[in-house]
Amino acid sequence: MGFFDKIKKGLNRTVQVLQTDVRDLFKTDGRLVDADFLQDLFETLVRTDMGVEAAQSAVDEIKAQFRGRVVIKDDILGVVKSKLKSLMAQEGPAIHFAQSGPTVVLFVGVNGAGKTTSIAKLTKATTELGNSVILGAADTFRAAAVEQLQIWAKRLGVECVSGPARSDPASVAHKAVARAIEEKADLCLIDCAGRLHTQKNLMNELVKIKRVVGKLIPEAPHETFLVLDATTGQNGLNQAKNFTEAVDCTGVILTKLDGTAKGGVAVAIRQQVGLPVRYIGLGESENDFEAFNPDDFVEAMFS
Ligand SMILES: Nc1nc2c(ncn2[C@@H]2O[C@H](COP(=O)(O)OP(=O)(O)O)[C@@H](O)[C@H]2O)c(=O)[nH]1
Ligand SMILES: [Mg+2]
Repeated sequence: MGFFDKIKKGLNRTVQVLQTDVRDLFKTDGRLVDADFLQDLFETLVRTDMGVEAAQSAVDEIKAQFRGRVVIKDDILGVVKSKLKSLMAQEGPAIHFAQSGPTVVLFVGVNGAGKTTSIAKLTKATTELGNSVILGAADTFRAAAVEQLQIWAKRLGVECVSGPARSDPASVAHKAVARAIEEKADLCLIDCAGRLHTQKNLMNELVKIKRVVGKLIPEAPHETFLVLDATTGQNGLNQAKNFTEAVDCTGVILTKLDGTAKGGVAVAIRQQVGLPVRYIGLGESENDFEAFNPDDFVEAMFS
């Protein structure tokens, strides 16, 4: 399956709902762009969870270009898509690799967001491209969490560094990065325990992990990915805002897009949290993962 088809399939629930809603907007051959139409279009867009601001700016653009004219679906979708693409435009590669030595990536977020699964997916994607990867099991809070990462490591054929039960997460992170340096690995992916931004001690623990890995490699961590569950909607967005205020994140991994009809949340993240979406999760298998590209994403949504 091609790249675009994979996104489209993963976004199936969003695509289905949007298709029906857009079809309803254009029940007749053409439709007059009046207040009624603009309101209907706004509601259709908002239902995807893209956020009121993004929906409004797309509607404003339609109003400016087409008010009082009779339009067909393609006129409208063309303008909406290009507006959303420009709102989501982002710089840089999915991962900023270190100039030399291992690139260290931390995975943070609340429990169950998909951190460990995303690490497995990114391991699969990057080892396929020839990178060597070492995992760090710094979610030492639950024995099952360490085990889950170890199982993935075994399946994917990479090394997983762990510590004794309930050991200091920062010491495990340190050990993993030291091992990555020793092995001349390209990537060191560190799994952190789930936490809420309100848990001060756990947020401080993340700051400590960052400081400790920075002692081994001054630029590390090179990326701190905030893993967000797309099915949590506005609640997830609020969490993300609070999280980024407590600890610097460099990008978002948006998981479980396959489980929601509200895939527009990717637009809202960019708009409301300000972080670029770097990868998307489209299912539970290690292959259901893609680097995020706003243009393809918007095209898939409205396909
Ligand atoms: N459908 C779907 N499920 C996912 C995705 N990513 C993770 N999951 C599931 O979400 C659950 C929690 O994932 P996990 O990686 O353990 O979350 P963590 O607590 O953040 O490490 C697991 O059952 C995963 O299989 C995704 O993109 N799509
Ligand atoms: Mg986990």
